[in-house]
Amino acid sequence: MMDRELQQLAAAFGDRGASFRRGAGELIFVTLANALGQAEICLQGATVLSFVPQGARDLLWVSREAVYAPDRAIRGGVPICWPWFGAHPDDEAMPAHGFARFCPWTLREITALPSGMTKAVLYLDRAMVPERFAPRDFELEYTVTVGQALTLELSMTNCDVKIMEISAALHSYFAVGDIGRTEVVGLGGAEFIDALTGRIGCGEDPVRFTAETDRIYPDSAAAVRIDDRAGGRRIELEKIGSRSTVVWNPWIAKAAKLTDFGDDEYREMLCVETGILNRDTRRLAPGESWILGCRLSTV
Ligand code: TA6
Repeated sequence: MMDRELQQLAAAFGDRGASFRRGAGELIFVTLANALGQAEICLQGATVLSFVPQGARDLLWVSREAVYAPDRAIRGGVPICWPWFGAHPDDEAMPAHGFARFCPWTLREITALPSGMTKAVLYLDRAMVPERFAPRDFELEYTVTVGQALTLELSMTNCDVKIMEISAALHSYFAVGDIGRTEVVGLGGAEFIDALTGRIGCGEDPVRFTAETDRIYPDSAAAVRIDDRAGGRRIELEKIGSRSTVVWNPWIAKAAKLTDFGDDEYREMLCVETGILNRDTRRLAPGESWILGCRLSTV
């Protein structure tokens, strides 16, 4: 028996290749399915948790230890870090990576496109965010387009009367066969900041992984490719409205410290994140909008 909220969603959108379920943590999950691919989105945080192109394996990774609960970010998929990336610039009491990734978003639209792809639009604004996070007056519209590729576009609008400085990222967790046989191509020659040491380095091509890796590349607009050699595939990540990229693998010690992350799971995942951060942070004037996005595909 579907509960009332699910019934309303099914009545409004059910005939467009979308299905709805109440799952872990009593959260609502939306599945978008068509002949080209399938994706699952949790309304909490508008977190895309899965993307499976037709005939391929899931590009995204979610921890077996992920916690599904109100006010908690889900460990995996594509959490939305907004309106700040990392620690809050002024208030250490604020949650890391902002509040968008654990607030309940609403589903505004689902459209079955003539191309055979499916488009979903999700929405968050100040009225939907607990006051304790001191949200400014904003609107977020997140468009998820599912086909043979997955396109994510986060449109952010400053509805306030003052300039809004925003850092953000689509914090994509990718599934790989073995991090020790995974390489990232496309960041060669780009300066990076090592978030672990503060050291500035020059990106090498390919990036290989032999220890905890946490790098911000503040001037890297080009597409990036993940060569998942153990998994026998390549994942392409094209950037939209973004000149900065984050590459992160927690490795052994950090994985063991994270309560929602299996000790051995570092071997099967890699974050390559599309951001507007560091030198790429955006200053939005009142009424101004910006779209941060990415297009994920596998070859
Ligand atoms: O992806 C880069 C990063 O900022 C890392 O420093 C690490 O903290 C990661 O995000 C995960 O952050 P979270 O708050 O989700 O545990």
